This record gives sequence, structure tokens and C-alpha cells, in this order.
Amino acid sequence: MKTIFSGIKPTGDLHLGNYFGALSQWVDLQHDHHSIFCVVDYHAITVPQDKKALHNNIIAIARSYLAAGIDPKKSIIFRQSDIKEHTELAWILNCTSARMSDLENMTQYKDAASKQINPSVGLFDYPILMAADILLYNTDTVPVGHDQLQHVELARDLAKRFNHDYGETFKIPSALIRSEGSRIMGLDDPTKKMSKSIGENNCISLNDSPEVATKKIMRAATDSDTVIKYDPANKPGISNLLTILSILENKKIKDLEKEFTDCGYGQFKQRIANSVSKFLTNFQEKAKHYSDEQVLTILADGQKQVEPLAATVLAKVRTQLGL
Ligand code: AQP
Repeated sequence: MKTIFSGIKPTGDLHLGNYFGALSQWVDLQHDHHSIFCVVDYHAITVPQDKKALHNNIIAIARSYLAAGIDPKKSIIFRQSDIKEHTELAWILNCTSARMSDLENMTQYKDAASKQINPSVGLFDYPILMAADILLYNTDTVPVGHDQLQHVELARDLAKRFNHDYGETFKIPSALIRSEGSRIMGLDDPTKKMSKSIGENNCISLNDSPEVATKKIMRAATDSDTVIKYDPANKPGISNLLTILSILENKKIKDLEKEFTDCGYGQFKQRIANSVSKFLTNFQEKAKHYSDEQVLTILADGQKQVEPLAATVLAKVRTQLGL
């Protein structure tokens, strides 16, 4: 059985982009894969975090995995900082296979660093830690949104370089990106991807009430035209809303365009608001079933399951290096 590995940073409430780009894929793949899903808390601290909020976010993200349909009987859910091998392997890759030029070329770093006055070394080095996360579990496939493609490609390159220089050690992973929903755009600025940390009108959080989500959708940036047509270059707002509706209602964009031929933007947005509200109500209902204690027990159980896997790969790496 092939292994999939993926994770999400506990930097705030998950949004529809995280759900469509990552989580919903994980749920489908878990049935026929050895599935490992991580709450990547060491990635969260690459930018400043409030101590209490971080602790709560770790539990909230794991709860979202469960509410989305990750089944702890089929999949492993654990917290990155519980497994010391992640940072240990990241250091080893820093020294052996990674090059400054690899990281200087990362678009996400440039974007994230531009928002910080004096960015941390960790923010720069983040993709190496992500490579370690992936390589520690002999991962075949990494289901992610489009923004993470460059990072998964770096993990592949590092694995190949290490294998070349020190002998066959790592499995070479590849990214799995959904054809639709891998890049959901911000509601207030549909030229940039939806993100947890941009601001509340940018994203629909999975914890938004239907009323709040409806307000955000009704205010979403569109254009001065009146036609409901998929054209990301000229109509990014409408195209993004069409993508969201098509995934939620499992309908083809072409069919939705036909259905809304004679409708105004207001009516179109109202329909999206209704579909999103239904989705959120259902998701939040499921999330209520998991207490903090239950979530922490599932994370502790996950830790026990991945500990030997990570230790085996790291031991092999150390042997190859003569450590
Ligand atoms: N807008 C998006 N559309 C589709 N997929 C997305 N993902 C993120 N945004 C979108 C995917 O969600 C997974 C988890 O991402 P993450 O939280 O670990 O990091 P991120 O990509 O930096 O997500 P955010 O929301 O933008 O977080 P902040 O604002 O804290 O940086 C990944 O698979 C990602 O591709």
C-alpha cells in the first residue's frame, strides 16, 4: 500500500481553501493508502505566535481533520513537535543536501518574508523542515494545494541528492494536486490565494457561522460586468466563486454558467452563500463530537504509531553519514 503524508500549520482557523486543496483529498485517499496526517506546529512558529492561541489552534486543527472525515482507525493523526526526528532530519538536510540557492528561490518565502520586519531564519528554512516531514515516513505521495508544489519538488530534489551522495536512503515522493480547488482565491482579493492569516474578509473559515459566511460572500470582490462566466484572467472573482460552487454542489462549471445565464451577481452569490452555509453547518456539527481530551488522546496515539517509523528512517540516515 502506498504511503501519503501531509500536514497543515496551526496558524488559525482552517478555511475553504485548506479544505478543498488539502483536507478533502486526504479524506478520499485514506481508504486505499497508508495515511499519515500531521499538525505541523513547528512550521507555525516560523512567525510569531501567541502561546495560548497556538495551543488551542493545535487542538482545533486536529479536530478539523476529524470533522472533515479523517478516520483515526484508518489514518494516523499526530503533532509534529511530538516527534524529535523532524527537526533532527531537517538539520541533517540543511547541512548535507540543501543549498542557500534552493531556499532563495522559494516564492512562498519571498511572499511571507515581505510581511515581516525582520523574518526569522526558520521562515527561510521552512521548506527543509517540510522535506524532513515528508521523507521521514517513506512517503510516496503528498496531497497538497498548488502553493505547496514548489516545496514538495524541493523534497524530491533533496532526497535524490542525498541518495546520490550517501547511498540509497529516501523514497522519492511526489505531489498530488487536485484538478479543481487546488488554488482557492481570497474573497476580498481574488488575485491572491485564500490564506488564514491575511484578514477575516479574505477567507471563509470552517468555523464561520452561516450568517458571517453569507456576509463575506455577498461582499466578495467581483467586477463591473454582469456575466457569470469562468475567465480567471479577466474575471478572477466570479471564476473563484464558480469554482467554489462547482465543488460544493459537485457540478461542472460549464453547467453552472448555463444555469446562471440570466441571473445577476446578487442571485448568484446568494446561491453560493446557501451552499456554503449548508456545508459549514454540517462540518461544525461533526466538529462538536470531539472534546479536547478526545483530540489529545488521538494525537498521543498517533505519536506512538509514527515514533518507530521516524526512528527507523533517521537511524538509516545516521548510518549513511557515519554518525
Ligand atoms: N487557497 C488555497 N487553496 C487551496 N489549497 C490551499 N492550501 C492553503 N491555502 C489554499 C493548502 O492547505 C494546506 C495547508 O496549508 P498550511 O496552512 O500548512 O499552509 P499555507 O499554504 O501557508 O496555508 P495558509 O492558509 O495560507 O496559511 P497561512 O496564512 O498561515 O500562511 C496545504 O496543502 C496548502 O497547499
